[in-house]
Amino acid sequence: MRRLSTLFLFLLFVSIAKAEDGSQLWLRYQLANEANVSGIECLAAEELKKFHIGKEVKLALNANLPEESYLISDEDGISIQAKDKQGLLYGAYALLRSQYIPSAVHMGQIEKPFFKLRILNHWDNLDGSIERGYAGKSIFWDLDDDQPKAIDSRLITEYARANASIGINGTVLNNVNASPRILSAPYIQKVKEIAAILRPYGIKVYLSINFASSMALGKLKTADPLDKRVQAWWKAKAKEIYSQIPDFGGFLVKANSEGQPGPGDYHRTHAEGANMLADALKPYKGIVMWRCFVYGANHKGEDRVKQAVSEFKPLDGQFRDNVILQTKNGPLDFQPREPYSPVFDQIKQTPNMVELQITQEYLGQSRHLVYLAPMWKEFFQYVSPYSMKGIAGVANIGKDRNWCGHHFSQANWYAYGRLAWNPTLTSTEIANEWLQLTFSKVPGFLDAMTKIMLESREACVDYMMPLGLHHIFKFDHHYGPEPNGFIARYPLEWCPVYYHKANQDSVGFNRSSTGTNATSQYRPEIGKIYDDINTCPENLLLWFHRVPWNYRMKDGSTLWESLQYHYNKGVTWTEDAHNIWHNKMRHYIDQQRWQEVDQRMEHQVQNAREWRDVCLKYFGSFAEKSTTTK
Ligand code: GCW
Repeated sequence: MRRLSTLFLFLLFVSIAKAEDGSQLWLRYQLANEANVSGIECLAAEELKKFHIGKEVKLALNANLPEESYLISDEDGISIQAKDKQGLLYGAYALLRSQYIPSAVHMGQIEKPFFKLRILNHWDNLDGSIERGYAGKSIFWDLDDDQPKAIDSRLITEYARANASIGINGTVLNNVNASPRILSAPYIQKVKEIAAILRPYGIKVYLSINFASSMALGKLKTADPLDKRVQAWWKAKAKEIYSQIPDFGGFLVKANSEGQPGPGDYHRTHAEGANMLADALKPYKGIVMWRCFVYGANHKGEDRVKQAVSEFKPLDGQFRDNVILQTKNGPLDFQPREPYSPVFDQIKQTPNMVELQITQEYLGQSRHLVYLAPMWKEFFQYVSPYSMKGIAGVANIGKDRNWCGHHFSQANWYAYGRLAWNPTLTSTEIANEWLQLTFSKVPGFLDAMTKIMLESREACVDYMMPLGLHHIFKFDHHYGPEPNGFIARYPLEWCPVYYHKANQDSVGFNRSSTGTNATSQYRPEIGKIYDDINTCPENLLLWFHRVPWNYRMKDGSTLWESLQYHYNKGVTWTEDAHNIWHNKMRHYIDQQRWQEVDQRMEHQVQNAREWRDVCLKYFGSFAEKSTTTK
């Protein structure tokens, strides 16, 4: 008996201690012994043969089902039906998930993706670096050279599989700050090879383009969208692309934004620019995703958060039907908390899609455990997913062994895919699924870590920029705090002091009707709430209002006391979360991942303290002197 239990403990230890490096993501299925799968020969069948344990599975096509959907039933064995092979594949992954999480399959119900376009945006440069990437080099590109390096097909296949397992069906392979070279023949050849790997997984490729490509590549003297030679150049380029990649998805465009060329260089509108590209892609059913992230060009001097509406609202209705406007969830730039972008209220005739940022540019990068689903769900509370054609997520994927740098950052990739499939899933459901698939089902682990994940985004807001503070990040790399950052030679809109304007009396940006009136860009029922300091949610107070240091918050504390409370609360949270991980989670999971997460959480604690100390010192230097706090 004694020997047996020792053996049991030994085996348990060995299984827990088995090193895992995170490379398998949420797909850590044990190999099955040639599972019994019949029907259509396809990738779904291959996956099931490898990993499905249990009853026979039959795969069948059913023309009556909607595209990309699947129907799983369990009557004399399990069957998966779908209109197409892509649907069968999605069904297969759901079935595999259900081996761990029985509720992952609803027998007898048709499951269909919510958004038609579920796209990842890679900000990968052709030299292999990744803008705002924190997990190593690009999995697609290497040296920016006339002749691109051979692609790593094994890695790209794994990438395709991971994406298909959560329903992602499109990917933009290069940075929106795009090199014209991506459209040169050797690169198109590479894109073709990548597309061939992704195709069986139901993933289309798209490219970011540089608006001035006709000059850089085509040797024309102009990129004016109304110039016939420019139009002809793009038409020929589209033809060339589609002759190589018949199911190519289309273009993503950043134009006249942060130094990128665009139609504005020729006094043409964004609509004229987008339509020129749309016309070139139209014969092949390609689309243009045109970004609304513009500021500092036509509306210089205007409150930056207002500029997208000022620019695009007058153009609403002027775009071709294969153009979609792609807008970041918030009106500024992927801050840990922003109100939603009013573009979604104002653009009514042109299709919209939202751009979320999976890579944690302003949320601790791959050093902090911050689970982003609650932030995205917050956005959907204000902007209905029904009003959108698609969803894009700026990827956090690189060549790091665990893909995302931080093991917990994988959860954000996963959550993005799951929400793109079904935005009504809750943050808790997704966290729970992901934890079970990626780490452990044991309740002691699952409950503690679900709680930590759910609280993590609010904690990050607390230790970085509570109560509506924003953009107080260190210049350029956006990692640490720099509330005093004001470097006059940079555009005003990049300087933290522009966004909080702290002085001895007060702090905050007056965007109400007595200030820049940004509140007027919202639909009236929401604008009214934001406009009035008494009804504005306190978590956005300093975003919309300029507030005296002795202002009484709803709980009776002064603004300055409240700010201190939030910064401290955020730091305490990181300390508690780290203690839990360090002292209690170790025995539930493998040593390698435990240790790697542990180190990062320790770092998160230090960085949170730095945020608190720097910010409270800086804001305190005004508040403590303020006559209004006395
Ligand atoms: O705020 C900025 C980021 C840039 C990014 C830009 C954008 C790709 O700091 O790195 O450039 O947003 O979204 O275009």
